[in-house]
Amino acid sequence: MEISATLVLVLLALFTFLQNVANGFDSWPHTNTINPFKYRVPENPPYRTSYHFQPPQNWMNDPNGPMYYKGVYHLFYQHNPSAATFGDGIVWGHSVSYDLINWIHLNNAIEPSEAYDIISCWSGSATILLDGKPVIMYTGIDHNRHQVQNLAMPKNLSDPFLREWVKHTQNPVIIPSEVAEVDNFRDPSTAWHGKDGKWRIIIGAQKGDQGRAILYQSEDFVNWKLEDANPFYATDNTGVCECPDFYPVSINGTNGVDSSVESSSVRHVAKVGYLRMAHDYYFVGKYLSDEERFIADAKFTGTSLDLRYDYGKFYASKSFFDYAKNRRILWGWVNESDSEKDDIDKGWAGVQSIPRQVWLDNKSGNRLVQWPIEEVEKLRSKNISINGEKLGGGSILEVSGITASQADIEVLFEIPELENAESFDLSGVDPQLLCSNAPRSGIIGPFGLLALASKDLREHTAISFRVYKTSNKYVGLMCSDQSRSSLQNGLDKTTYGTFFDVDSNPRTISLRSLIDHSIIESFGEGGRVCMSSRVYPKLATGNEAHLYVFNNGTMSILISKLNAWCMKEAEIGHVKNMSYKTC
Ligand code: DQQ
Repeated sequence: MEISATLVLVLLALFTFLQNVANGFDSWPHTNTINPFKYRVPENPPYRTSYHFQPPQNWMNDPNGPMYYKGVYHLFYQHNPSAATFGDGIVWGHSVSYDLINWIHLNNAIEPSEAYDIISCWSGSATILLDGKPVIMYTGIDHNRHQVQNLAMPKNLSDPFLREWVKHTQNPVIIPSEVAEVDNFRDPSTAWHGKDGKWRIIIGAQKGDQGRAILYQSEDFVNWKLEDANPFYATDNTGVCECPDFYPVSINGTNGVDSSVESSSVRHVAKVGYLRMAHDYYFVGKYLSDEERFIADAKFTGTSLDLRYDYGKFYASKSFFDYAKNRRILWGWVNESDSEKDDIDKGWAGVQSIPRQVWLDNKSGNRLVQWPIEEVEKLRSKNISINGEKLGGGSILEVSGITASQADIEVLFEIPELENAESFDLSGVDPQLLCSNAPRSGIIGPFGLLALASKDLREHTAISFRVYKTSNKYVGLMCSDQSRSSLQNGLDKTTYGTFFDVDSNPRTISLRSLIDHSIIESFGEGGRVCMSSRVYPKLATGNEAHLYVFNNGTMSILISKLNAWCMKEAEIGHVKNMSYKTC
């Protein structure tokens, strides 16, 4: 009798378990955690990333409201829960992490539900208020398709994951005024708190063809006043300005500071995204809080002289101050380079960059340095090193022994004969075009890495450097050439490029590349020049991917130091890509 009762209980438990498997465990106690098995992408193509953030499936674009709150990092993101393409019905996806690398997917934090956000819930930011409570301001696309700003607060502050968010009863708290077009008024920034006790935010906008960042002030975060000194930042002939960001950076060291810090030991950074160019530009300058003005060191020119976070794909970025580790962290959306049909077939689109620590380059004082957060190094596994190896003109060397489709590589090149660099007048030259059009062989360079390369080299992405001599200095050209990245047609294979100054002492150039199946994030010169690309090789996938160091210049260079690591897969709540062997 007792035995059969136990048997019934066991069978019941087994039945419940099997039912839960079928239902995706939605009835388990932690009901707000998305079960990745339920969202299995039918066929896991080789382009799904292994340590970059992606939702379980469907469309993702901008990172939203990143923050650290009581031991937990939060990432919200623009997400279409019902398709691998953009459309109406965009929600705020939500995931949490203890280390910014391994993530737990939660239910959507904010979804269209009210007249003021019924079409979509677009981008915005989180702010930690003076009493320590977080608040989100986001853009709602209302029933008239006007863009209005709304607030959302955590429902239960004792929930460590802040799973549920409630919308403020006074929404919308800001509606478009004469300073912005009703359908181009969006993406409120994180707020900063002025010495006068008022909160300030900027909102991206367009008026005529002018891209604007509009400043608002509030004493209580609910009632907002349009500042007289507007626009806070404006550029002509750019179209709409999206996802503006504004934050201080220390003039010394790599530590970050809270968004509200104003002192003689900080400078300020204004970042704007222009939809027309699909690039994020940043400006370092001086914030005159009394006059509510930002004086940028340089004006936007629309040329290659403008400073960008990344010279490849990286858009709608957002930074936050991580007070746990005193650093400022930057996230950016890295979109696909394949077609909409490819995305529908894959069942997903969009990845987030590896979070980057960002600080002011203390050497120049006028540009930023970005570097993958240190936590990513926890994924480093098997290591291959090359030290002090000469790479003669026209030579190539395989870095073998690691999974080259999932790797982290750091290399320091030494240029013994820097003075032999070819003289070149670079004025007015577009580096991106130069990367595509310069002869395949130069004097110093191109040298660098061939990533995601097939054995026969028919497929490869070249991340390379050349060095030129101008009248008064040495100038480097960093390129990421996707033109041979895949045998597949119909992909965006644009080549990216930018110039940077080369030191003659020491005469070295460094490169770090994070390779993750369909994304290559490259950091030149210790993170002073960054370039991200999306590629979809046909041959160079999984264990068939190779990694090479090459030198196509006529002068020899030296691999002073090279370290390559196979990267373990991060726990990002999605099904592991087991079609290849990892480290
Ligand atoms: N993406 C959001 C907008 C933002 C744009 C919509 C930038 O709020 O301006 O998904 O990529």
